[in-house]
Amino acid sequence: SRFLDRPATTLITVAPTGAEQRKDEVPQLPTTPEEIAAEAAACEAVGAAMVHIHVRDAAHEPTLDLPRVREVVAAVRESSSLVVQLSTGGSVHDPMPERLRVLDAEPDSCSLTLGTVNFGDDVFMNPWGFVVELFRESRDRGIVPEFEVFDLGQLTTLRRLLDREGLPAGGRVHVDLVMGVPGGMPGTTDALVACVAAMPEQVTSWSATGIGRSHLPVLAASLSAGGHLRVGMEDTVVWGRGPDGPVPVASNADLVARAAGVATTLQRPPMDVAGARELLGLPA
Ligand code: KMH
Ligand code: ZN
Repeated sequence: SRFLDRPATTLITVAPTGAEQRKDEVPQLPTTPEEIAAEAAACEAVGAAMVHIHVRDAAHEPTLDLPRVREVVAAVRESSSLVVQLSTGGSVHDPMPERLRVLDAEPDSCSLTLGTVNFGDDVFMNPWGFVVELFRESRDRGIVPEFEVFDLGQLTTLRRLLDREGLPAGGRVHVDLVMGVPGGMPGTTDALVACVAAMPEQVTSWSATGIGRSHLPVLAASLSAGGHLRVGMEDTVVWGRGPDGPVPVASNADLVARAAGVATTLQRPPMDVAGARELLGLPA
């Protein structure tokens, strides 16, 4: 069974910032280059091996401004040895040409979403032409894509993409299931199992993240089914239920540490950065 040959270790990716949470509502959200770099280092210390980065401007708003993106990449490379993945999703308001241009900041990896999806009241645009262009641009530059899947049919798009274009940079195919977005697939074990069954043969590894309240159920399901993990304040700012109501997440490192603890309990301790680089087909 594809569920029984579970990897011996767990790649933990941290997504510390995202484009949706507001600094004035969540002051502990890392938004400045210094804060993101410090959070990256703290997360590496407790088990993360990759960081999925969204950049904010001086007013803490999402930006794809290239000098700012380069500044954050440099700061994270200085503070940590994490695999650096830049978001090409940006925010729902970002134009596609600017989303492509973040590749100029030379990350190790980039996110690549496989289809358009409703995103709360907004639309996250990823038409086929953009998917192909981003795939080719990343391959030409040796940047390893992480294929983001928000809904089951996007795995069919991945199959079509790989059948037509061949393998991405690095020669591996790593998928991340983003579950529980209002407009995408639900963050349930059923949906996760359906995705695992629908993965194209070329897929070599996959992770999952549950948005909001699906965070913990998806974490448990992914570990159980042989998947890796993404955690972070991009996806969850609520730690859990407390006696007096929801408890806020205090830091990304807390989320990584909890994920690492569960993974270790399930005999799949965190993968180190060298392991992550090998998994993704990045040079040692
Ligand atoms: N902020 C979302 C609209 C990605 O990073 O590639 C898109 C997103 C996916 O977060
Ligand atoms: Zn993102």
